[in-house]
Amino acid sequence: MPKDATGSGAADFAAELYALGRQFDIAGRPIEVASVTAGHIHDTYLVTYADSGRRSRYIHQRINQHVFRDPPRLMENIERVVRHLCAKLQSEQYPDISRRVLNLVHTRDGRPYLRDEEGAYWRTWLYIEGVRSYAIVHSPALARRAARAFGHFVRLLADFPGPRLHETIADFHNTPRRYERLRQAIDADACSRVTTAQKEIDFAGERMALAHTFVELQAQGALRQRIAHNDTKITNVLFDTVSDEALCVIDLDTVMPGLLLHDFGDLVRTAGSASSEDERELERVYVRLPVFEALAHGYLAETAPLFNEQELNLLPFAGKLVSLETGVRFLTDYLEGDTYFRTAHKQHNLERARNQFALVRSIEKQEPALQAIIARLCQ
Ligand code: GN1
Ligand code: MG
Repeated sequence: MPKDATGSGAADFAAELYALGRQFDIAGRPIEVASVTAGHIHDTYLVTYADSGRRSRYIHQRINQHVFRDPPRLMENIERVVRHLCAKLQSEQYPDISRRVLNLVHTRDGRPYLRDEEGAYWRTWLYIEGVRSYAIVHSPALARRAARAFGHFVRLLADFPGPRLHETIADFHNTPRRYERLRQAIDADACSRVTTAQKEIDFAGERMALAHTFVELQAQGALRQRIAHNDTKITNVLFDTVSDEALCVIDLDTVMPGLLLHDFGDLVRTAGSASSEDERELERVYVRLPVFEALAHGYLAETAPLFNEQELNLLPFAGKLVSLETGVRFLTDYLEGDTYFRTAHKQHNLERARNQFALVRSIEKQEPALQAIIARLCQ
């Protein structure tokens, strides 16, 4: 299967993708394909199907096996999660459930994924029409709705029945492990990039002690593990284009046991920031207090009973820790030669690391104010 939907092989690619698409339970014939480049991990294509004059769109996705080593287990998780969410939304009598939860399309022989002749795993989603996402949150009201949607998502999963979901990526939010990996990348210096990244390496090194905070508190039993989304970046919630309601949480690959603090922290990192992850003008990269307040307000509206007092006090710190961890991951990938995150140019991961570290700095400067917001909200 060619790897690209653009350039000279585009026609061949479309033909092969269409052949693959026909093996899924979709009515009609494929007529158009577009590449979707929003995520950093999988290869994603939007395909339009025509069925006697009626058009419908589907997402075909090639699962990144370098990142997700065991796609069948990943898909087993996703099927269970989606089924649970649907049942809960039905019991809460929501309208339009097919726009509020991702619809996984099975193959014609009833499986949740397909394996192509090269061993790649493909899955298919029904595309939700009339939605959009935001890379930058432009108002506290939007932030509140987004955070509430992520909060609602984990509230619905709070009574998820056993057996335990598989860990789709080991040690995903284990910050000390992320630091170990950075150390190895520095020592190996496989791409001779350490010199150009020295300032960022120093920045991360000065904050290494923070990395242990959640791991240690968790070991002491102070933080409660729950089913978390684990990748709550703001682009992972879809808004209705007309009402701007936060309708559907997407990207279910890392839904597994974890900490809600990481989910909230990732929201602060992405929705709290005044700029996108790719912003290079670092004076534009900072956390906005009114947006932070809206995030906490929206998130806690759904999840307050799931937090203990110590966890609530750690909400500002969570934003700092997840920004630091994400910066460390970008930096590591830069040093290792950009093998994990999709990049557009050579410096991309280094720039992203700088952006994340600017956020860390901004949170450090505002920590008392952020703490005061949480104290006020929890009164
Ligand atoms: C990746 O899949 P995507 O693009 O939503 C990554 C997240 C990072 C994020 C940074 C499985 O998210 O952990 O926070 O990039 N996902 C995985 O933008 O590693
Ligand atoms: Mg993801």
